[in-house]
Amino acid sequence: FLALPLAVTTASAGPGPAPLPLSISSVLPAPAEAIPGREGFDLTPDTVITAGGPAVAIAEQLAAAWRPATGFPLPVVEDATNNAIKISLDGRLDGEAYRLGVDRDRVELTAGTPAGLFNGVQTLRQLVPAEIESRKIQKGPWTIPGGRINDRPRFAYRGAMLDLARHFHTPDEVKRYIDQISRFKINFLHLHLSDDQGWRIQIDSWPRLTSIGGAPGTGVRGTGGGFLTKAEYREIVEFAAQRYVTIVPEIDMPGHVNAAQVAYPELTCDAVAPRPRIDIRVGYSSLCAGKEITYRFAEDVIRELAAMTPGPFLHIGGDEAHSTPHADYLTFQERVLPMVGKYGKTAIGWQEIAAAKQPNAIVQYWNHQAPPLETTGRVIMSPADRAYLDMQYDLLTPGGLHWAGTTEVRDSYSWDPDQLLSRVPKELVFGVEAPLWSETLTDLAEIEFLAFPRLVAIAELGWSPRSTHDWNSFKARLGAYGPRWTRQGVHFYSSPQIPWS
Ligand code: TNX
Repeated sequence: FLALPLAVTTASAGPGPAPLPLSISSVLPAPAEAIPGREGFDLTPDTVITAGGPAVAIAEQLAAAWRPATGFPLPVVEDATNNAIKISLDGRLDGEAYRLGVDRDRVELTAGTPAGLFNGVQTLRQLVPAEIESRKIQKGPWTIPGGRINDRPRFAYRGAMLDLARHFHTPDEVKRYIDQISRFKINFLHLHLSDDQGWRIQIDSWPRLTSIGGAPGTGVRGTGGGFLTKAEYREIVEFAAQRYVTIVPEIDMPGHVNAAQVAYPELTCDAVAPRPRIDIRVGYSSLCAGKEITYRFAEDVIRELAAMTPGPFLHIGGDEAHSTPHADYLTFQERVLPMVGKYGKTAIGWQEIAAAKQPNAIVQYWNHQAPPLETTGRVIMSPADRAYLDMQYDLLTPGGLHWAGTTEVRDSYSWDPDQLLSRVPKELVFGVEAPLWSETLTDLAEIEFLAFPRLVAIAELGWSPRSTHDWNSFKARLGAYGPRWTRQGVHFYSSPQIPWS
């Protein structure tokens, strides 16, 4: 991996440090290998994009991204020799890997799968000047720096999580978030769809979950409310799929179920309806492990959720079940985890499920204050003091909580996902995820402020080989990305640790 050149351009005037010139390695997350070349490629009014078969859809995405600011037609055609961006599948590459070559006459992007091509397109989009993010025609020039990139992910799972339960977020907000995270090669979005305050996904066999649990006022402090219909959920799944993001739905059980119990009091042990809750305490609600209706409920929800989810994973929560007796917790999980397999999915659960027998389940590590995690299955790393996007940057920044401490950008970047847990062999680390809990978040601007830029640190830990890990390089590339977010209208936190240009 080559560090960024240290020279600064004279082209930019005005206040603040002059931006670093774009080079082939000015990419977030850092590519596995980036080798600068001599001459770059200029996008011009005559540039064409060539693609065939399944590559056409990806080529069209690239053209659509570049047309507004360049004003160039950028037609997607079958073949061309010069002044072309060639996008094609190559059976010698696999999975999410891609190769990119840029010289004076052409740009060549190859990958073994459309997902790999999509990743390459995200890289390419960062290699043209930030003005490309504008919706109106800009002057250019549109030079892509010369060189070669050979890139592949370190971990298969690179996730983000959005909590729709504490405050509901609309399908449009979720889509906008997906669009943003997919630029950094995040490939899973976990949606936290139920909690004590609200229930956010239509389940036909238990309709009061949403008519009561998703009613207006079912958010923290009584603000918000709402839920996703199955049609809206499917639309989100489809929107995400076009960006090679897979949705992982979560229904949290056996704790965090107050909203379900308000709607169906028979889901409590004494069948007495609890009061609706709009505060942010945790650990007081529990399904009743001794009642059969509990398992009918769990199975109905899992069956319907599996049927509307094409992705391979269902998350069944399992965290902070402080009011479930331990033996009941194990009984519950050992009956419910296999239901996920019965409907063709692999279960993911928060780290507490590691106490149960759960042969194929994936454990999501979150609480750095808990005893060392021991498990024989795969692990997703979300240490709260590093990866939780809802931790405040410092005690003065708005939004978020600080129960796991404050987390500046450098804290989110400075750890190694497969070295953190001494008792988990590194082969079992499936990837990383950056959860964003919504106790304090009502709108997209608040979401963006906490997510960006820290989500990019987690994305780089998930994608880039450890050999590229370098805070100085990361902060320079991040600083250069700021103008893109500004043009996109993303409300990011301009951390004082980063040299924003
Ligand atoms: C802990 S982390 C929780 C959530 C809260 C979050 C707030 C986890 C699995 N459970 O219920 O929203 O802290 O940071």
